[in-house]
Amino acid sequence: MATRFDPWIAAGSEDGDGDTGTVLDARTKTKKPPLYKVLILNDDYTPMEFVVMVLERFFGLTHAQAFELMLTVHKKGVAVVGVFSHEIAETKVAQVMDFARRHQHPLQCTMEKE
Ligand code: TYC
Repeated sequence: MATRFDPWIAAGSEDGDGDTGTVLDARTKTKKPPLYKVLILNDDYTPMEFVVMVLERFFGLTHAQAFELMLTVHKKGVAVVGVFSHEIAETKVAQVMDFARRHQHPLQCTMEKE
């Protein structure tokens, strides 16, 4: 049961209610692209301000949002910092890992299928 307009459902994908939309749509073979969570991991050495800067710079968070999310990672060990297509997620991970490496911080960033 779709509660809002979703072009993927409209184009004929199965949304859990057992049908695939209109007869015409049922012939189209569209698939939802898989999404990937990008995660940041805690460590004992990366400065908090550096993590905040990473979250602002690469994930478009405000300073307040970045600070709060950094604290979540610091306390819980890991947090999802965004959900993206495979290509965008890979780019984000590479950007963060490269930025951390260039600053000689052990910050780790990974991705996993949602
Ligand atoms: N735990 C780090 C410290 O106390 C801060 C930190 C937060 C590091 C989040 C990594 O993903 C991280 N300096």
